[in-house]
Amino acid sequence: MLIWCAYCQHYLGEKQPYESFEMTHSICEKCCESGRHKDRAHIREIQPIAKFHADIRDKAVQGEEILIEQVLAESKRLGISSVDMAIGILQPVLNEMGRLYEEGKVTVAQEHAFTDKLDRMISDLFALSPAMKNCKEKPPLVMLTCVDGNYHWLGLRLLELNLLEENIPTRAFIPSLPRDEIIQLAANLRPIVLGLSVYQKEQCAEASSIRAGILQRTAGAYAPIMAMGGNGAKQLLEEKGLEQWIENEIGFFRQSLDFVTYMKTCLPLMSAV
Ligand code: B12
Ligand SMILES: [Zn+2]
Repeated sequence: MLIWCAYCQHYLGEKQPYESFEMTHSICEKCCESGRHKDRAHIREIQPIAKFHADIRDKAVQGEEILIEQVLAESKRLGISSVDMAIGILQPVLNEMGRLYEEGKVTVAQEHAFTDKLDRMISDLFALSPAMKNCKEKPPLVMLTCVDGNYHWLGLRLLELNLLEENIPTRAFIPSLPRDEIIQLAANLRPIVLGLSVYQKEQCAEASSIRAGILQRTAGAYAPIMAMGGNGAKQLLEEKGLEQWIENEIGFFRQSLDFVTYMKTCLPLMSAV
């Protein structure tokens, strides 16, 4: 299920059951701290957002034309931020399309057309703000890429934008890089965290292997903290019955928001080392 704050209309992430793309409401930390929840007059129903989400989904499923400008104008009117629009509305529609495709309810062509539309919408949503552009040009604290042969890079794009918006210098290399180039680039850029996107569970093994490759290349002088995400990481976490799993400098994350929270909490500590 998708959780939104009913007070400020901010996307708060997913919760079980993940197969459901229904919306439910909660309250975010900021609204809680400000005591807004004590005054029920501040509650704004999330129904308009749920309807907006359902309309996009229905159009995608029925193969109807989705007009990017119209969708973006409506999201602005509803007061939805760019990041929330991308990960709270567009990401679930894409995932649902994937599920419907598996069930034979939408065609490959429809799924591809929506993926393409989404890619363009993300670019329009994030026509880089000067602050984000400035942040992207700084030496990266986070380097992101997909493991060799993984062409599921939309998620990584969303994650990069999410991190840049939080003012965390990030550089994503998409669609993917060969293993040796990942090692070489990381050894040169020396980010605190190297994030890899994997679409198969078996690809999770790349985390320790690439980390070992970097250690070897830098003669033991440097190795990043590894972060793993994407469908392969989700599969691993599901098997373990965990929401996230961090052990021996390698973390596995379900959603971009979990990783952003991790970075915001740990970055001051990591930078001090
Ligand atoms: C869209 C899609 C595609 C698109 C990808 C477009 C693109 N450029 O990204 C295309 C059409 C190219 C594609 C191709 C294939 N796909 Co596909 N695809 C999907 C689909 C429907 C959605 C994935 C997606 O983009 N979700 C939305 C994004 C935003 O979510 P996300 O990727 O999970 O990313 C979020 C988080 O995971 C996280 N995250 C992602 N990366 C990282 C990294 C780090 C470090 C961190 C911290 C977090 C993080 O942040 C993101 C934002 O919140 C899924 C099904 C599904 N419902 O998941 C199948 C799916 C992933 N695909 C699958 C398959 C099998 C394929 C193909 C082999 C199909 C084929 N027969 O050709 C090819 C493989 C291509 C390849 N070699 O990579 C399978 C994988 C199953 C498996 N374990 O093998 C899935 C699960 C569908 C299925 N059930 O069969 N696919
Ligand atoms: Zn709120």
